[in-house]
Amino acid sequence: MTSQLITRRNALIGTGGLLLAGCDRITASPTVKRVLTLGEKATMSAQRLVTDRHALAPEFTRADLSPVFRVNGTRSPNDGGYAAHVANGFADWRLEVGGMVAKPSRFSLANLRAAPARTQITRHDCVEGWSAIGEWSGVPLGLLLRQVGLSGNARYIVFHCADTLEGKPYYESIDMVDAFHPQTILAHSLNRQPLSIGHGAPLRLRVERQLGYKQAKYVMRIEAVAALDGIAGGKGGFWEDNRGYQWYAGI
Ligand SMILES: Nc1nc2c(c(=O)[nH]1)N[C@H]1C(S)=C(S)[C@@H](COP(=O)(O)O)O[C@H]1N2
Ligand SMILES: [Mo]
Repeated sequence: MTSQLITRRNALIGTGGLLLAGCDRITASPTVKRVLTLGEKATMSAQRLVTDRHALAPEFTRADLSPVFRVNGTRSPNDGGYAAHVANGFADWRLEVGGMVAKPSRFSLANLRAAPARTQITRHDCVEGWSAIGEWSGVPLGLLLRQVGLSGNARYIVFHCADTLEGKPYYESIDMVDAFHPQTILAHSLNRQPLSIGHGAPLRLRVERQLGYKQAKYVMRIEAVAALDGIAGGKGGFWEDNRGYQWYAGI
């Protein structure tokens, strides 16, 4: 059974309301509460840490769009039936959402496209020394997590991708502050066109406060977990496991 994500038609509240609800959930999390309490007591730095994590990444205008948005890393996955999905236009593709959620769900691309979308023009910064400005549209991750009933004990969201590098599955993970950040979206469009294969069709993560390698392309499955040590090399992502990259790649 394919679940129906809230659509524009059946939405009771607009994106603003849902995003606000997302913020409430962050403030309710035990970790954030603890840090906020610390901040109240004494440490300006703890307070600043929380404030900074919630701040928005700069947004740009259409005049700033890069004429070419480079493709980096995997250009077209060879794995896991991806070619078959391309061949039929992702009609049978489903985003699986599971782990620590009340309602494990599968969403079609049509449903994700019909859901309330956020559009943002942001700069992507790759550690290899290039940047590009693009206009991304997609479903706020917080909205989707609220819909599937994320457990209060979940601490990380893991993104499992279709591709492998060096024979290892590409994956990434973020914490709940980023998961519910208003600019964290599951993007289905770049520059008002459906995502190309090079840029991660049919769905990729945009987590705008972090570097390029966190922007998982070809997202097939999302998993809510309490800890990262049980997954692959245990450090929360392909580059973290295999190259010693920082898990939190804040910009
Ligand atoms: N699944 C997957 N996601 C990925 C990668 C990859 O190889 N596979 N490369 C990462 C890196 S290092 C960068 S800079 C960006 C590149 O995104 P782009 O190809 O849309 O420019 O995707 C990131 N996400
Ligand atoms: Mo990158």
